Amino acid sequence: MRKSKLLTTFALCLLATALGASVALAAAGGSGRGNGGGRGRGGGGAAAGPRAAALTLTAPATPATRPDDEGFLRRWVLLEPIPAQGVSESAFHKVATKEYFPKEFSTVPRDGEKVTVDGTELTWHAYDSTRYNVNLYHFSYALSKPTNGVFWLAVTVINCPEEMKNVRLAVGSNDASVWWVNGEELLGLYDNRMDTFDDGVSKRITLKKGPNVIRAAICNEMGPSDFCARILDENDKPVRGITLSLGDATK
Ligand SMILES: [Ca+2]
Repeated sequence: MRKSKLLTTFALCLLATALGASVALAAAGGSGRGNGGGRGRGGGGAAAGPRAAALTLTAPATPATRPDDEGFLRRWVLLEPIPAQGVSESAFHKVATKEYFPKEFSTVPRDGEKVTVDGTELTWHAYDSTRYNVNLYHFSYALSKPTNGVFWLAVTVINCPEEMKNVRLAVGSNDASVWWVNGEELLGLYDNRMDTFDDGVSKRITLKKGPNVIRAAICNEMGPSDFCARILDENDKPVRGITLSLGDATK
């Protein structure tokens, strides 16, 4: 039952993503002609001018939220894209594990915080996704940022009421992704792939009582890009008895 519902949701998301891409192509084509041709086709390049807000992302309206009914973590702070070529393990693991700015792997960014990467100022944005997954194509497109040949950093904080043993991080991503929990690298997905829930599942870990930080780096070769994540308990059931509140880990 849950699985079929999820598959239906997944199919709808694919459809919505495809429709979003069509809209993007139409919009980019229109502005391209107006500007003398060719720029920003397919959302792959940065296009000028204001755009509508991301279709599936909203600013968090409450200090804390919970996983959805299937356990998916929908609140994340996302960094604007960094150029990156290659989604194979040999190419992307090196990119994902490099430090691009001070304390990248040890602090929880705040909404609106800025960092400088290779001379370019990038901003962190806190969002709740209206879907079980987080659509990075929507995120970048709404900001007139590139969507192809880039990677994004994503961070969230889950607060556990008690220590949780033998849980696992379960993720999916389009395309490649690398994942950390409390600073430990746990798993990676590589190559050009679809975002399928529980595509990658970590070893069993212990989440401590209080805040636990989940980090991800997600790379898109081209076209749609998104990711999803949830915590599975020792019986492989989604964990829902936790809250997400960005920033608590820094207290
Ligand atoms: Ca893709």
